Amino acid sequence: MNDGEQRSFGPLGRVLVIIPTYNEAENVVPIVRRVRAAVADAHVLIADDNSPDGTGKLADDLAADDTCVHVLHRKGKEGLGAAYLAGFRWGIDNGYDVLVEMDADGSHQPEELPRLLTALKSADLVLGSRWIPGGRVVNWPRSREFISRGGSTYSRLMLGVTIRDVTGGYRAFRKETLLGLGMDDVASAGYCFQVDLAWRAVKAGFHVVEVPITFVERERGDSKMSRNIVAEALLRVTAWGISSRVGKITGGKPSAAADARSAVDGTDANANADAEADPEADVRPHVGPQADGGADDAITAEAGRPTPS
Ligand SMILES: Nc1nc2c(ncn2[C@@H]2O[C@H](COP(=O)(O)OP(=O)(O)O)[C@@H](O)[C@H]2O)c(=O)[nH]1
Ligand SMILES: [Mg+2]
Repeated sequence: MNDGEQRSFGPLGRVLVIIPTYNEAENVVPIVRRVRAAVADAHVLIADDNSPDGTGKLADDLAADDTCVHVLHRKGKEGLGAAYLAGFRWGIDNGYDVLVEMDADGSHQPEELPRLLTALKSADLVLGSRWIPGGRVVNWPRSREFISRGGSTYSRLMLGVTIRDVTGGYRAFRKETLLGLGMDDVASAGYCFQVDLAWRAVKAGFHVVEVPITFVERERGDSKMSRNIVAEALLRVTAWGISSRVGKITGGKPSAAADARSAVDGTDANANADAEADPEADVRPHVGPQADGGADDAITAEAGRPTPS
């Protein structure tokens, strides 16, 4: 069941904004201050991979001054995906109900977080989106825009999802959504981590909503984007796309994630997974305005046939 309009969603509860950092000494203090100012109730977890530039120490200073700021020190650079998975586990173990992904470099504006959280009141997962009406990027070189748009389009077509911005990293998850995704076998390290989680959410029948954001390119510090990260994403997305098509042809078993979601909330997520395997089944991709008042610019994205780019 992935039709959000027919579901009732529980209250949001406690919010944790997870900010992964690697060499973000110039950015960590301003971003945490902006989050705390934008959403006073939200707590922050900085997941630092032992940054050589001392980001971890600055994070400790922030935590010493503010009991709503926490730091997860990790032993070394293991990629964005691993840092988020550790942050999600920490957040769930410490009683948070909503887990937000946000970059440290100011690309994801904390001032837009209230809109994401409003949309999450009637969704399982909210994706900040650059590529739906109202979304945009500021100060991005054409080469980056090309990689990002191309990556989203390729992933959408390969995986058969309607999400417009499937590589974006400004997201709000309900705890139950993460628990239903099968986090334990997520291996993606770099940016395909984002594609991986979004695809798992759609396959598992969760109600996924895109909300437009303005993505602002970093002004300080260096991007960790590399050729390896792009290559990992390309290879993995291609492999997932092929194996899901082979699964459909051979009538493969519904995904483990779908089973997991059924186990979490008792809904029949496999109804959707079955429909994916049956091209005649009447599960149509739904892309349209979301009925929710506070996020009337949101777009829902469900599993189904790919839309033309
Ligand atoms: N903990 C941790 N954070 C990382 C790692 N790689 C990137 N990040 C953080 O992830 C966020 C996005 O990375 P960024 O370099 O801005 O990527 P870009 O926006 O695609 O250029 C930033 O907050 C980075 O500091 C990593 O290996 N470990
Ligand atoms: Mg960045």
